[in-house]
Amino acid sequence: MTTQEIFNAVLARDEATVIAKTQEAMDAGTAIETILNDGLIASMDEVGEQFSSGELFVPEMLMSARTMKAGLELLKPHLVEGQSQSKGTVVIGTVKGDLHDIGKNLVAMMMEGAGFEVVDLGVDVDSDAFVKNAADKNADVIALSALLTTTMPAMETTVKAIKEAGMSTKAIIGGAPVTQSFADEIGADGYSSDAPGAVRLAKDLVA
Ligand code: B1M
Repeated sequence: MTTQEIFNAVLARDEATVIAKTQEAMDAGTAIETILNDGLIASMDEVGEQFSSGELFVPEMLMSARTMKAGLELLKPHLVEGQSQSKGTVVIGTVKGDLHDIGKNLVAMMMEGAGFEVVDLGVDVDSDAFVKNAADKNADVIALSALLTTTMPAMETTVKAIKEAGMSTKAIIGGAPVTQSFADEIGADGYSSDAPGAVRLAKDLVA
């Protein structure tokens, strides 16, 4: 039950155990998706639940996130391997006001793994920076991430700025509070609930 041990170690903010157990699971041949979904991502959902119920506070949530990232780093080579020919360029970032980057990083890794060139603008990115970087890099896709209901309007501002700049670059959105109907409402070119889906979406849009 190594994935359960990874889950428990993230909750315990025990980075050494997360690294050891993630490596152990990989060595034992556990599927990367299983380690990722049942161990690392599931633990973050539990952290969120415990934060909501007042059992955890921001510093603990941050430490668990750091611990989870240490496990993610070990998986990264497996998520980004392969593909020598570029499928296109994706500019990605977490929108203005939002500092959550784990999901965005996962999307970036998987895009890279699928053969896209990825320009990661980081967190708290304003609409001008998305537009400028996408124009400079002649990007095919702009991928926006938001984890807060309060930063979802920044997605609308950014999608609007992309359209107003007359760019052909496709804008896709995702993140825990985001939905397909919100994407439709703000005129985004696509929505995905997870990283593999974001890759499929980008592939379809550049095809
Ligand atoms: Co924050 N936080 N947080 N937090 N945090 C949430 C999001 C929250 C749901 C927790 C809760 O209350 N249950 C809540 C938001 C409530 C809401 O708005 N509805 C919340 C809050 C309130 C806050 C603060 C306001 C707390 C405070 O200060 N009082 C604060 C805000 C800071 C800010 O951004 N301005 C804050 C701070 C933080 C930390 C810094 C401590 C830390 C982030 C560390 C970091 O990212 N470096 C943190 C964390 C860790 C979380 C939770 C626990 C975990 C998020 C995470 O990394 N999940 C989170 C609870 C939760 O989500 N269950 C929570 C794992 C990650 C893999 O999933 O990012 O959803 P996710 O990505 C998924 C999909 O969404 C999708 O793909 C990924 C999976 O394959 N996806 C995309 C993501 N981006 C995409 C883009 C795409 C496509 C798909 O493009 C096309």
